[in-house]
Amino acid sequence: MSKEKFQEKIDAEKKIEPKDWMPEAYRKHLIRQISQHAHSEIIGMQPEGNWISRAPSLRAKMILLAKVQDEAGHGLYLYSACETLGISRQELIQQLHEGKAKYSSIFNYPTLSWADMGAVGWLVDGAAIVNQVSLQRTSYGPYSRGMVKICKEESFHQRQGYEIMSEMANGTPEQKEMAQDALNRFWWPSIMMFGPHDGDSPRTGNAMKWKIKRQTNDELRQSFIDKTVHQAEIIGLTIPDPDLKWNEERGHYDFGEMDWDEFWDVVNGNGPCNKQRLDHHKKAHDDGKWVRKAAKAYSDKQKNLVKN
Ligand code: FAQ
Repeated sequence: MSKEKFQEKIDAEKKIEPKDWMPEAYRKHLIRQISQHAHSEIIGMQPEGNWISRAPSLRAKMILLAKVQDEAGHGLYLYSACETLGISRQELIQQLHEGKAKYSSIFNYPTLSWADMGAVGWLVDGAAIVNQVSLQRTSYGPYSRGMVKICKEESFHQRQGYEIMSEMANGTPEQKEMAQDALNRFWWPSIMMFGPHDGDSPRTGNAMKWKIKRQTNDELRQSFIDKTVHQAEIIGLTIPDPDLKWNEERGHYDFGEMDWDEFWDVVNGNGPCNKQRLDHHKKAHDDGKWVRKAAKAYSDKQKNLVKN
Protein backbone atom coordinates (compact mmCIF):
# COMPACT_ATOMS: atom_id res chain seq x y z
CA MET A 1 0.00 0.00 0.00
CA SER A 2 1.24 3.51 -0.74
CA LYS A 3 1.34 6.41 1.71
CA GLU A 4 -1.46 8.04 -0.33
CA LYS A 5 -3.73 4.99 0.01
CA PHE A 6 -2.95 4.85 3.73
CA GLN A 7 -3.96 8.51 4.11
CA GLU A 8 -7.18 7.84 2.18
CA LYS A 9 -8.00 5.07 4.63
CA ILE A 10 -7.37 7.41 7.57
CA ASP A 11 -9.47 10.15 5.96
CA ALA A 12 -12.30 7.65 5.49
CA GLU A 13 -12.24 7.06 9.28
CA LYS A 14 -11.17 3.42 8.88
CA LYS A 15 -9.22 1.98 11.77
CA ILE A 16 -5.66 0.78 11.23
CA GLU A 17 -5.12 -2.71 12.67
CA PRO A 18 -1.81 -4.34 13.74
CA LYS A 19 -1.32 -6.42 10.59
CA ASP A 20 -2.28 -3.61 8.19
CA TRP A 21 0.41 -1.78 6.27
CA MET A 22 1.40 1.51 7.89
CA PRO A 23 4.16 4.05 7.27
CA GLU A 24 7.15 3.57 9.55
CA ALA A 25 6.73 7.12 10.92
CA TYR A 26 3.11 6.36 11.92
CA ARG A 27 4.22 3.19 13.73
CA LYS A 28 7.02 5.04 15.55
CA HIS A 29 4.74 7.93 16.49
CA LEU A 30 2.26 5.50 18.01
CA ILE A 31 4.92 3.53 19.91
CA ARG A 32 6.15 6.81 21.40
CA GLN A 33 2.72 8.08 22.41
CA ILE A 34 1.19 4.80 23.60
CA SER A 35 4.28 3.80 25.58
CA GLN A 36 4.47 7.21 27.25
CA HIS A 37 0.81 6.88 28.07
CA ALA A 38 1.40 3.40 29.56
CA HIS A 39 4.38 4.61 31.60
CA SER A 40 2.24 7.49 32.91
CA GLU A 41 -0.42 5.10 34.18
CA ILE A 42 2.18 2.98 35.97
CA ILE A 43 4.30 5.81 37.40
CA GLY A 44 1.02 7.56 38.26
CA MET A 45 0.32 4.84 40.82
CA GLN A 46 3.12 6.15 43.05
CA PRO A 47 1.75 9.52 44.25
CA GLU A 48 -1.52 7.83 45.22
CA GLY A 49 -0.08 4.53 46.45
CA ASN A 50 1.70 6.70 48.99
CA TRP A 51 -1.67 7.40 50.67
CA ILE A 52 -3.30 3.94 50.73
CA SER A 53 -2.00 3.14 54.20
CA ARG A 54 -3.00 6.59 55.48
CA ALA A 55 -6.54 6.87 54.08
CA PRO A 56 -8.86 8.32 56.76
CA SER A 57 -11.48 5.51 56.70
CA LEU A 58 -11.90 1.93 55.53
CA ARG A 59 -14.25 3.16 52.78
CA ALA A 60 -11.71 5.72 51.55
CA LYS A 61 -8.98 3.10 51.65
CA MET A 62 -10.98 0.57 49.61
CA ILE A 63 -11.84 3.17 46.99
CA LEU A 64 -8.26 4.41 46.67
CA LEU A 65 -6.92 0.86 46.50
CA ALA A 66 -9.36 0.03 43.69
CA LYS A 67 -8.41 3.19 41.82
CA VAL A 68 -4.68 2.50 42.00
CA GLN A 69 -5.27 -1.07 40.83
CA ASP A 70 -7.28 0.30 37.90
CA GLU A 71 -4.28 2.42 36.89
CA ALA A 72 -2.12 -0.72 36.85
CA GLY A 73 -4.72 -2.33 34.56
CA HIS A 74 -4.66 0.70 32.24
CA GLY A 75 -0.90 0.48 32.01
CA LEU A 76 -1.16 -3.20 31.06
CA TYR A 77 -3.79 -2.63 28.32
CA LEU A 78 -1.62 0.14 26.91
CA TYR A 79 1.61 -1.90 26.97
CA SER A 80 -0.28 -4.69 25.19
CA ALA A 81 -1.64 -2.26 22.58
CA CYS A 82 1.89 -0.94 22.08
CA GLU A 83 3.34 -4.44 21.69
CA THR A 84 1.04 -5.03 18.70
CA LEU A 85 3.27 -2.50 16.89
CA GLY A 86 6.25 -4.85 17.07
CA ILE A 87 8.12 -3.77 20.19
CA SER A 88 8.57 -5.84 23.35
CA ARG A 89 7.55 -4.86 26.88
CA GLN A 90 11.18 -5.29 27.90
CA GLU A 91 12.34 -2.68 25.36
CA LEU A 92 9.62 -0.28 26.48
CA ILE A 93 10.65 -0.54 30.14
CA GLN A 94 14.29 -0.15 29.18
CA GLN A 95 13.47 3.09 27.31
CA LEU A 96 11.75 4.39 30.44
CA HIS A 97 14.65 3.46 32.70
CA GLU A 98 17.20 5.02 30.36
CA GLY A 99 15.22 8.28 30.23
CA LYS A 100 14.48 7.81 26.51
CA ALA A 101 10.72 7.56 27.03
CA LYS A 102 8.79 10.20 28.88
CA TYR A 103 5.78 9.95 31.20
CA SER A 104 3.32 12.63 32.19
CA SER A 105 4.87 15.64 33.94
CA ILE A 106 2.09 15.67 36.54
CA PHE A 107 3.40 12.60 38.37
CA ASN A 108 6.61 14.38 39.32
CA TYR A 109 4.81 16.53 41.89
CA PRO A 110 4.54 15.33 45.51
CA THR A 111 1.25 14.45 47.23
CA LEU A 112 1.55 16.14 50.61
CA SER A 113 -1.86 15.71 52.24
CA TRP A 114 -5.05 13.65 52.00
CA ALA A 115 -6.64 16.56 50.12
CA ASP A 116 -4.11 15.89 47.36
CA MET A 117 -5.90 12.58 46.74
CA GLY A 118 -8.98 14.67 46.05
CA ALA A 119 -7.10 17.06 43.77
CA VAL A 120 -5.44 14.23 41.83
CA GLY A 121 -8.73 12.42 41.24
CA TRP A 122 -10.69 15.55 40.41
CA LEU A 123 -8.09 17.40 38.31
CA VAL A 124 -5.57 14.83 37.07
CA ASP A 125 -8.11 12.14 36.23
CA GLY A 126 -10.45 14.87 35.04
CA ALA A 127 -7.78 16.10 32.60
CA ALA A 128 -6.92 12.51 31.62
CA ILE A 129 -10.59 11.83 30.75
CA VAL A 130 -10.89 14.89 28.51
CA ASN A 131 -7.80 13.72 26.62
CA GLN A 132 -8.81 10.06 26.54
CA VAL A 133 -12.43 10.54 25.49
CA SER A 134 -10.99 12.24 22.44
CA LEU A 135 -8.52 9.36 21.95
CA GLN A 136 -11.37 6.82 21.82
CA ARG A 137 -11.61 7.94 18.19
CA THR A 138 -7.89 7.59 17.50
CA SER A 139 -7.05 5.87 14.21
CA TYR A 140 -5.16 2.85 15.60
CA GLY A 141 -7.67 0.11 16.48
CA PRO A 142 -6.07 -1.44 19.60
CA TYR A 143 -5.37 2.00 21.15
CA SER A 144 -8.87 3.21 20.41
CA ARG A 145 -10.55 0.13 21.92
CA GLY A 146 -8.30 0.28 24.99
CA MET A 147 -9.39 3.89 25.54
CA VAL A 148 -13.08 2.95 25.66
CA LYS A 149 -12.61 0.71 28.69
CA ILE A 150 -10.13 3.05 30.34
CA CYS A 151 -12.52 6.02 30.08
CA LYS A 152 -15.27 4.14 31.92
CA GLU A 153 -12.93 3.63 34.87
CA GLU A 154 -11.49 7.14 34.75
CA SER A 155 -14.88 8.69 35.27
CA PHE A 156 -15.24 6.79 38.55
CA HIS A 157 -11.77 8.06 39.51
CA GLN A 158 -12.71 11.65 38.78
CA ARG A 159 -15.82 11.31 40.94
CA GLN A 160 -13.96 9.83 43.89
CA GLY A 161 -11.56 12.78 43.79
CA TYR A 162 -14.34 15.32 43.53
CA GLU A 163 -16.14 13.67 46.45
CA ILE A 164 -13.05 14.02 48.65
CA MET A 165 -12.66 17.69 47.65
CA SER A 166 -16.32 18.41 48.17
CA GLU A 167 -16.35 16.82 51.66
CA MET A 168 -13.23 18.68 52.72
CA ALA A 169 -14.36 21.98 51.23
CA ASN A 170 -17.55 21.67 53.28
CA GLY A 171 -15.78 20.40 56.41
CA THR A 172 -13.92 22.24 59.17
CA PRO A 173 -12.01 25.47 58.32
CA GLU A 174 -8.76 23.46 58.46
CA GLN A 175 -10.14 20.89 56.00
CA LYS A 176 -11.31 23.61 53.64
CA GLU A 177 -7.86 25.18 53.82
CA MET A 178 -6.25 21.84 52.95
CA ALA A 179 -8.58 21.43 49.95
CA GLN A 180 -7.81 24.94 48.71
CA ASP A 181 -4.08 24.37 49.20
CA ALA A 182 -4.26 21.14 47.15
CA LEU A 183 -6.13 22.97 44.37
CA ASN A 184 -3.54 25.78 44.46
CA ARG A 185 -0.68 23.33 44.02
CA PHE A 186 -2.31 21.02 41.43
CA TRP A 187 -4.15 23.49 39.19
CA TRP A 188 -1.27 24.68 37.01
CA PRO A 189 0.50 21.30 36.70
CA SER A 190 -2.89 19.78 35.72
CA ILE A 191 -3.52 22.19 32.89
CA MET A 192 0.08 21.70 31.72
CA MET A 193 -0.64 17.95 31.33
CA PHE A 194 -2.14 18.78 27.93
CA GLY A 195 1.31 19.70 26.66
CA PRO A 196 2.76 22.83 25.05
CA HIS A 197 0.65 25.35 23.12
CA ASP A 198 -0.26 24.15 19.63
CA GLY A 199 2.30 26.45 18.02
CA ASP A 200 5.07 24.90 20.16
CA SER A 201 3.96 21.28 19.78
CA PRO A 202 6.13 19.55 17.17
CA ARG A 203 4.11 16.31 17.19
CA THR A 204 0.65 17.77 16.64
CA GLY A 205 0.90 18.20 12.84
CA ASN A 206 1.42 14.51 12.03
CA ALA A 207 -0.78 13.40 14.92
CA MET A 208 -3.76 15.35 13.51
CA LYS A 209 -3.04 14.34 9.90
CA TRP A 210 -2.98 10.66 10.88
CA LYS A 211 -5.94 11.14 13.27
CA ILE A 212 -3.89 9.78 16.16
CA LYS A 213 -4.90 12.92 18.06
CA ARG A 214 -8.44 14.12 17.31
CA GLN A 215 -8.08 17.47 19.06
CA THR A 216 -5.06 19.67 19.69
CA ASN A 217 -3.41 20.29 23.08
CA ASP A 218 -4.97 23.77 23.37
CA GLU A 219 -8.46 22.60 22.37
CA LEU A 220 -8.39 19.88 25.02
CA ARG A 221 -7.00 22.21 27.69
CA GLN A 222 -9.76 24.73 27.00
CA SER A 223 -12.42 22.06 27.21
CA PHE A 224 -11.06 20.85 30.59
CA ILE A 225 -10.94 24.39 32.00
CA ASP A 226 -14.48 25.18 30.81
CA LYS A 227 -15.78 22.05 32.56
CA THR A 228 -13.84 22.46 35.78
CA VAL A 229 -14.47 26.11 36.70
CA HIS A 230 -18.12 25.44 37.53
CA GLN A 231 -17.21 22.35 39.58
CA ALA A 232 -14.88 24.50 41.73
CA GLU A 233 -17.63 27.10 42.21
CA ILE A 234 -20.13 24.47 43.38
CA ILE A 235 -17.87 23.37 46.23
CA GLY A 236 -16.76 26.90 47.10
CA LEU A 237 -13.09 26.64 46.10
CA THR A 238 -11.16 29.26 44.14
CA ILE A 239 -9.08 28.40 41.09
CA PRO A 240 -5.71 30.12 41.63
CA ASP A 241 -5.74 32.14 38.40
CA PRO A 242 -6.53 35.88 38.61
CA ASP A 243 -6.93 35.99 34.80
CA LEU A 244 -9.65 33.36 34.71
CA LYS A 245 -12.72 35.03 33.24
CA TRP A 246 -15.70 34.02 31.09
CA ASN A 247 -15.37 35.38 27.56
CA GLU A 248 -18.84 35.83 26.14
CA GLU A 249 -17.58 36.33 22.60
CA ARG A 250 -15.50 33.16 22.51
CA GLY A 251 -17.96 31.15 24.59
CA HIS A 252 -15.01 29.93 26.69
CA TYR A 253 -13.04 30.92 29.78
CA ASP A 254 -9.94 33.04 29.25
CA PHE A 255 -7.10 31.99 31.53
CA GLY A 256 -3.57 32.99 32.54
CA GLU A 257 -0.30 31.77 31.08
CA MET A 258 1.35 28.63 32.40
CA ASP A 259 4.95 28.58 33.60
CA TRP A 260 6.58 26.84 30.64
CA ASP A 261 10.06 26.96 32.19
CA GLU A 262 8.71 24.88 35.04
CA PHE A 263 6.97 22.53 32.57
CA TRP A 264 10.12 21.83 30.53
CA ASP A 265 12.20 21.45 33.68
CA VAL A 266 9.83 18.74 34.88
CA VAL A 267 9.58 17.08 31.44
CA ASN A 268 13.37 17.04 31.17
CA GLY A 269 13.84 15.21 34.45
CA ASN A 270 14.32 18.06 36.93
CA GLY A 271 10.95 18.20 38.66
CA PRO A 272 10.51 17.77 42.41
CA CYS A 273 10.02 13.96 42.28
CA ASN A 274 11.46 12.76 38.93
CA LYS A 275 14.39 10.92 40.50
CA GLN A 276 12.31 9.39 43.26
CA ARG A 277 9.65 8.13 40.80
CA LEU A 278 12.15 6.54 38.44
CA ASP A 279 14.28 5.02 41.22
CA HIS A 280 11.18 3.49 42.74
CA HIS A 281 10.15 2.00 39.40
CA LYS A 282 13.62 0.55 38.81
CA LYS A 283 13.67 -1.02 42.27
CA ALA A 284 10.17 -2.50 41.89
CA HIS A 285 11.20 -3.86 38.48
CA ASP A 286 14.36 -5.47 39.93
CA ASP A 287 12.42 -6.87 42.88
CA GLY A 288 9.94 -8.44 40.44
CA LYS A 289 12.62 -10.26 38.45
CA TRP A 290 11.89 -13.60 40.14
CA VAL A 291 8.20 -13.32 39.24
CA ARG A 292 9.00 -12.80 35.55
CA LYS A 293 11.47 -15.70 35.68
CA ALA A 294 8.92 -18.01 37.29
CA ALA A 295 6.17 -16.97 34.84
CA LYS A 296 8.48 -17.61 31.89
CA ALA A 297 9.55 -21.02 33.24
CA TYR A 298 5.87 -21.93 33.63
CA SER A 299 4.91 -20.80 30.14
CA ASP A 300 7.96 -22.59 28.62
CA LYS A 301 6.87 -25.77 30.41
CA GLN A 302 3.30 -25.42 29.09
CA LYS A 303 4.63 -24.92 25.55
CA ASN A 304 6.75 -28.09 25.87
CA LEU A 305 3.74 -30.06 27.12
CA VAL A 306 1.75 -28.94 24.07
CA LYS A 307 4.64 -29.82 21.73
CA ASN A 308 5.12 -33.31 23.18
N1 FAQ B 1 4.39 15.42 30.25
O1 FAQ B 1 4.43 17.82 20.45
P1 FAQ B 1 3.83 17.52 21.79
C1 FAQ B 1 -3.27 9.62 33.41
C2 FAQ B 1 6.27 16.00 25.55
S1 FAQ B 1 -2.90 9.47 31.80
C3 FAQ B 1 5.53 14.95 29.72
O2 FAQ B 1 2.61 18.27 22.17
P2 FAQ B 1 2.31 15.07 21.74
C4 FAQ B 1 -4.17 8.64 34.12
C5 FAQ B 1 5.84 15.11 24.38
O3 FAQ B 1 5.87 13.74 24.75
C6 FAQ B 1 -1.74 10.83 31.53
N2 FAQ B 1 5.89 15.15 28.44
O4 FAQ B 1 3.63 15.94 21.95
C7 FAQ B 1 -3.87 8.66 35.56
C8 FAQ B 1 6.87 15.50 23.34
O5 FAQ B 1 8.11 14.85 23.63
P3 FAQ B 1 8.70 13.64 22.70
C9 FAQ B 1 -0.96 10.58 30.33
C10 FAQ B 1 5.05 15.89 27.69
O6 FAQ B 1 2.67 13.66 21.97
C11 FAQ B 1 -4.46 9.56 36.41
C12 FAQ B 1 7.11 16.96 23.62
O7 FAQ B 1 6.70 17.20 24.96
N3 FAQ B 1 -1.80 10.73 29.19
O8 FAQ B 1 -2.79 10.54 33.88
C13 FAQ B 1 3.85 16.40 28.17
O9 FAQ B 1 1.66 15.42 20.46
C14 FAQ B 1 -4.19 9.56 37.78
C15 FAQ B 1 6.35 17.87 22.68
O10 FAQ B 1 4.92 17.79 22.92
C16 FAQ B 1 -1.34 10.49 27.95
O11 FAQ B 1 -0.19 10.15 27.77
C17 FAQ B 1 3.53 16.16 29.51
N4 FAQ B 1 2.42 16.62 30.10
O12 FAQ B 1 1.30 15.58 22.90
C18 FAQ B 1 -2.99 7.71 36.09
C19 FAQ B 1 -2.33 10.66 26.83
N5 FAQ B 1 3.24 17.09 27.19
O13 FAQ B 1 7.81 12.46 22.93
C20 FAQ B 1 -2.71 7.69 37.48
C21 FAQ B 1 -1.76 10.31 25.50
C22 FAQ B 1 4.05 17.00 26.11
O14 FAQ B 1 8.65 14.13 21.32
C23 FAQ B 1 -3.32 8.62 38.32
N6 FAQ B 1 -0.79 11.28 25.06
N7 FAQ B 1 5.14 16.29 26.42
O15 FAQ B 1 10.08 13.42 23.23
C24 FAQ B 1 -1.11 12.45 24.44
O16 FAQ B 1 -2.27 12.77 24.26
C25 FAQ B 1 0.02 13.30 23.94
O17 FAQ B 1 1.17 12.49 23.84
C26 FAQ B 1 0.32 14.55 24.86
C27 FAQ B 1 1.54 15.30 24.25
C28 FAQ B 1 -0.87 15.46 24.87
C29 FAQ B 1 0.70 14.12 26.26
